[in-house]
Amino acid sequence: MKKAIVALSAVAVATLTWTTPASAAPPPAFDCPANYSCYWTGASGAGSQWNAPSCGGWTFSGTVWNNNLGSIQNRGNGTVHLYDTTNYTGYLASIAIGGAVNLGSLGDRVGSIRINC
Ligand SMILES: [Ca+2]
Repeated sequence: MKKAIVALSAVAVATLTWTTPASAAPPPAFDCPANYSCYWTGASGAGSQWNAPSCGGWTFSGTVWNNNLGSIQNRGNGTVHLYDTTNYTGYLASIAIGGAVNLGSLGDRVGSIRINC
């Protein structure tokens, strides 16, 4: 009788081991509200987030995002253009409406953006 109880316990432990990965925290994901373009210091929507409040030019001068962008999601109403300087010169790349990108080393250069709506 005692042997049977030990065997049941072993089964219960094995079941717990299988279910643990499903309850782990999900990885970071792009989570930008509709009608905004969003900018993160980390990859895939992780880290400090800034949501551009409207179209036009925005400089990252003096902020944590200057030369420190990890990812962008464009759910706004215009194409986002990235610039090397904090004054809209040194064009780097563009992100179309609907795009979500990890910038990699390019993000270490971005100092300003222009959203053309
Ligand atoms: Ca730069």
